[in-house]
Amino acid sequence: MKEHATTKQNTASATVIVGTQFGDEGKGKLVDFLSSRYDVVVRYQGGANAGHTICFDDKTVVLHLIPSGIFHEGCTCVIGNGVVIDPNALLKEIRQVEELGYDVRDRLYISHNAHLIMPYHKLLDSLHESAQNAKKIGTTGRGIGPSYEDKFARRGIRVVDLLHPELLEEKLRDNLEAKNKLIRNVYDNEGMDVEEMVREYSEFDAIINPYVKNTQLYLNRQLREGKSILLEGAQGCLLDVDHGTYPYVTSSNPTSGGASTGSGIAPNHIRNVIGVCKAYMTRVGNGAFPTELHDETGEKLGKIGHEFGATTGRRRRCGWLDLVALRYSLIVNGVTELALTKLDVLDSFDEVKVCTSYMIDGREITDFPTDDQTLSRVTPVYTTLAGWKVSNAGARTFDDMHPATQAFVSFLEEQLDVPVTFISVGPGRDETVFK
Ligand code: 2SA
Ligand code: GDP
Ligand code: MG
Repeated sequence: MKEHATTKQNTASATVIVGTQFGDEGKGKLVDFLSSRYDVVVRYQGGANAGHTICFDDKTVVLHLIPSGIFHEGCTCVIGNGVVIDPNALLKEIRQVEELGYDVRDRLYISHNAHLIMPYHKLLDSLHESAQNAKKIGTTGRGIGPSYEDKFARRGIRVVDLLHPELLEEKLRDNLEAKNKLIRNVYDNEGMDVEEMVREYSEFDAIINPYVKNTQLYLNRQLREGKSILLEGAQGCLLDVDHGTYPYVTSSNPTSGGASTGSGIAPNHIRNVIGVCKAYMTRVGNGAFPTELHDETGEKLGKIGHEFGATTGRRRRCGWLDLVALRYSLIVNGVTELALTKLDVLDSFDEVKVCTSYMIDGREITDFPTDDQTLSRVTPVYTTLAGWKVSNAGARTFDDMHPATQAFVSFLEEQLDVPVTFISVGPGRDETVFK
């Protein structure tokens, strides 16, 4: 067996799991699956916009903030400094995990440097989107963009502020005064009540305190003690604020570089980057999507793949796998191995298409344009592969798979020059093939 991060626990090093597409590649399933081999699992960016689905013991659980290692008792979970935390969403999720019989005390930590999502962030997110008409981003409405705006404008409220009620109150009053001006003057909305918010947020001190840690130091000390760490990305490379299809992106860095800034783990500790790739493409929200299918094939992918947002329930747009986008994503993330997911969704197709280049203005291109203006004008060039028309659900090794399925996987490895080490053939933990 090859020594990849999916097959071997790498001590004293960190492995990053990144979405290589527009998110929802099945990162939750992979992180849950691998967590039994790691000591610590860390979320490093995004917030409760993420929906990471885990299926085990006939249960389906969607996590938004808590790392997907939480259902492995030996695993410590950390919400890193790069995450934006809605305290109400976090407490609701802690309750949900506890109701399933899992204790989170002393195995869930949140960074004191993480920024908070406040009620005015969520209001501003929805007011801004409503005012956009045709230029809507299609956000999840969870307040992500406005919270990161405040972080980078150096006026954000952080987890640590919850532990200092007087400072919290001062920051809250200052922030809300400014936000209410904006909310009232620009959006003609009545604004929010500061007294109620001060009361609500001053109560988080005692509840949140046991979970708060200097996670940057904690994680680095864990590495020094020889512990292995899995860093769990949310969303995907093409939604990255720097490397994605700007402006139709989220406001954080899901790419592997973000794992370092969002956790405090230095880049030289990161040995492996596992890119998670769905066997076709989906996108939820607006923005260019070259291989999107507006026909019955697209409908069929969505229906078989149950492609609905795990946070908002929105219908996901569907299309064929795009290797132009994927090659770019593998480079930007430094992907060392690929996890191919939802391969079973293609089981009933007579043929399967894969986009290998784009045409634009009569020219063929293989470099992914990240600007929406160019990307929305490209036409995909496809290679058609034979379908396999059987289920590989029972396969547990690559040799168990149908030859046409093997040919599809080998084609991807050849085209992308990266090994596929993990193949998912169903949502359950055991519906997994190692290669
Ligand atoms: P935001 O809310 O500011 O981060 O939205 C900006 C864009 O990022 C997209 N985005 C996502 N895309 C895929 N999956 C996400 N998580 C949920 C899921 C989405 C859902 O797991 O299904 O339930 O709708 C996610 N989060 C953010 C978003 O659609 C915008 O295009
Ligand atoms: P994430 O955001 O990357 O964690 O992905 P989501 O949870 O948003 O969406 C992935 C969906 O596909 C979830 O409903 C998973 O349960 C499901 N899923 C994951 N892997 C597979 C697979 O191999 N086959 C099928 N059919 N479903 C899968
Ligand atoms: Mg998701």
